[in-house]
Amino acid sequence: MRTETPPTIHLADYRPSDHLIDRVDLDIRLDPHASRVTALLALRPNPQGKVGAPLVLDGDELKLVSLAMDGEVLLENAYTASPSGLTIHRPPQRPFTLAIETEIDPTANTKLMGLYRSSGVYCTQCEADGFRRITYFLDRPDILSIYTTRIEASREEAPVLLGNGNPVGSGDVPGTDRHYAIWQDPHPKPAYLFAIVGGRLGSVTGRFTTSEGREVALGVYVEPGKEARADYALDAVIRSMKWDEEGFGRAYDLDVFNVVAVSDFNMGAMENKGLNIFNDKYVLASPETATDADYANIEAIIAHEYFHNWSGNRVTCRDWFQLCLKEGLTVFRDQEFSSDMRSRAVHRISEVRTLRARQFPEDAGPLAHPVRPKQYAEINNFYTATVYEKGAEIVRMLKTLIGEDAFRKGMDRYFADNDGTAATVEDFLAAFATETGRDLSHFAQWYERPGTPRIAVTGTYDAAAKTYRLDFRQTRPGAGADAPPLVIPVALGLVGEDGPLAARSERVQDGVFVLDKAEDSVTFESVASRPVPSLFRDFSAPVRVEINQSDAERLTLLRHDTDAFNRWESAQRVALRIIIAAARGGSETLDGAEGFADALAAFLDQEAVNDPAFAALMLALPSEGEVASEIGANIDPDAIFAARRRLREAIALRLRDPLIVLRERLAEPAGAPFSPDAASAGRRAFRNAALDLIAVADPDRGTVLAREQIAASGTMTDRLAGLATLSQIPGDAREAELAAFAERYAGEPLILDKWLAIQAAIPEDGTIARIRQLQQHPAFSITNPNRVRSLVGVFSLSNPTQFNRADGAGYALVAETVLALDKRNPQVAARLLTAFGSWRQMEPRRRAAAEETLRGIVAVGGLSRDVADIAGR
Ligand code: 0A1
Ligand code: ZN
Repeated sequence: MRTETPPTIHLADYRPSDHLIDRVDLDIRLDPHASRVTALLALRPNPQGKVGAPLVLDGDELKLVSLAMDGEVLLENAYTASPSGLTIHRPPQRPFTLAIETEIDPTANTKLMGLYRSSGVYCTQCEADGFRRITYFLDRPDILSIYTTRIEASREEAPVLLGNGNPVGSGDVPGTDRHYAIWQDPHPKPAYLFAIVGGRLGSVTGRFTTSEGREVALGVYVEPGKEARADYALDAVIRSMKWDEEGFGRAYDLDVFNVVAVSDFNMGAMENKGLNIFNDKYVLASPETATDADYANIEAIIAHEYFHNWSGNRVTCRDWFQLCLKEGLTVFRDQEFSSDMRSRAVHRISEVRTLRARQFPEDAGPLAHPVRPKQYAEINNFYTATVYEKGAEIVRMLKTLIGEDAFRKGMDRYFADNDGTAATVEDFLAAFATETGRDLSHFAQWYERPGTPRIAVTGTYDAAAKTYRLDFRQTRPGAGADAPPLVIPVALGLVGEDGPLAARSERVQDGVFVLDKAEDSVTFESVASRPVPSLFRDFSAPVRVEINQSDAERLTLLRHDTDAFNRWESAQRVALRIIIAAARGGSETLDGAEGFADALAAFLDQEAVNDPAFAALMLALPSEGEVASEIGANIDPDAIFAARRRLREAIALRLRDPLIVLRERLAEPAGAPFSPDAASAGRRAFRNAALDLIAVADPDRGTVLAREQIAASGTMTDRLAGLATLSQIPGDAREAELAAFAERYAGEPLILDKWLAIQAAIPEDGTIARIRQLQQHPAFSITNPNRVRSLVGVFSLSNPTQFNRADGAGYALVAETVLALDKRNPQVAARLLTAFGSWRQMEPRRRAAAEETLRGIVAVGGLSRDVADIAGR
């Protein structure tokens, strides 16, 4: 039984390092089992550190081969070395060098941190603390150094050798079958941005001339033979470079920019300086193999990693508590990019759905933490929806509060003032405070406290005075009475029976009221008739709104609001109300379903053809997870599932005929070339949402249509949508199509991931047995993170009735996988375990089953710090 709890690191304990490393010269000789790394470090005491302090370098599973200071071999009593660290007891009080030689086995590295091999390709992952698995180092983000890297490998095994920065030399190693390449990065960087790649790779290349006149050579490297699937990623790189120049004035700063796709990767991708390394699912795409969602994800993640070149790399983080400084800001930037490339309203809705599906539950459970955490046991467990997604919402609110021009000026100042340094959230806010002359210390509270704020709103109309008053009250679950209120931008307007109302209030500027007290109110003058308020337009703050609004009022917003987000939101609210009432009541009736379905029919009639992407979102009911998160306590996933299904049936029966017509009308003309653009993708999204509902109304017809679509369609989006629709209809047709799909794509792991995911999400009792069988299928492998996430991850996150089975079998399945994986790859195991984050909100029987499972995990000996941390919390 494990006894020790992992040590906790506190933000309040931050101290500058006692030593600095100005230059790092690396010589890396790649070998499958015994790679040799010589690191020549140019060190000096930090004027801000403690005089005479020992030099304590981090290490992780390292083997020291040799050690020399200023060219002399160090005496053994001058240092202590272990796999997890190297201490020089009395380092010189002047600049000096250390030459450290280590040996590592990249093939045995199953954690995929540090130097490892993915399908034979050598690659590295150093964020957050992987560099210490390559050499002993001050592995913290406030140590910025200039790196030169020589990489040597067998020419046969690794004809391509890539590093950070610019290539400055290459050649053969005389008398051997080996060759080398030298890369020099002129920009100081923390160790977490270091990377190399060596392997047999194909590539597509391009060029970009920056606004500053720099000629940049671009390369996207992939498994040989898959080059044609790299074109879209290359195009996204070029669009990202241009957009960052136009939108943020940020030009690229090296002569080369490379992207490499690898098939074994713990996360989405990594922004290493000049050498972004990607999970291949976010690079590879072709019309035959990729869905519209794949194209959108590739575009967004290429942009995200590229944008880090300024928000993260040129200006980096002082410590890992500041992670949101680069991540929240960069997510905001990639969201803006995608909104400019696609439909802004549709994109905003998908951002909010992600936030509600992932961040709101996180913020309401035991894994809740502030956007800037105050403590951690394992930093790799803090790459969370809160840091990324809520972090992005804070930047968005800042922009809403100060306005577009001031925001851009503040960003320019932030980059100028902090370029080449490791910054803090305070530095970020200071740039905007200086630029606008505003005090942002109150706004800074958003970074400090966990929990989703609740805003209670009441509206009062005075018919005689023609005024309308809105009273706001903010509370934060779990926050003490002394917690200061937050600064909350409320974008709002009024809507009447026949359309938007022009209404004035001195508290509202540019459509925004700023709520910065616990309670406050706004009064509108000259309001001719009782209005319906449209609140938090475009989701202007990450809060939950509590307002007593009737279905009829909400449907008025659906019809007439000028804000697309709130049109969608009001329909979602009506659906949520109906589902929750039905889940609670357990009744057979669905009060209000008819009126809702009629409103949707009228909406489709007017808008489906003009904006099919938006119409597709209108047809998607809130997920079971969103309903659960809205209910908040004593959750019975079966009751939610049944209620939601009944509403879907009611809507499907009402809309079936118009959907059949619209589905045909929006079909691509036969022989039209494939395009992944937003307009074509929107038409496909609508047609597939329609197919799904038609199948709910009439499973036989749905089966025929889905099979036709699988057979005839030229796009992966449509084939998979057909399969997904069929997956909800038990029977031989489903099993036959699933089997045929697996056979057709036997050599395509990324496509079979989707096949695994579809089956993992089937809301039926047989799914656990199916998953256990699939774990034995050649398409599955516990060693590959994408496979694990597609099967077990999707099961835990997207199959609420089966994961939360009352008999605990779903919890047991996930726990088994977590434990099996923990020995190989603790990071991925810990992420899988976060699916238990909402266990306390379950009804008593499931809560007990989940608790028992979690206690069982905690009781296992030798858990990784990653898994112990999550299970413990
Ligand atoms: N900075 C990356 C995320 C990332 C974090 C840790 C990793 O280690 C396995 C990998 C990637 C991003 O925001 O894209
Ligand atoms: Zn990032």
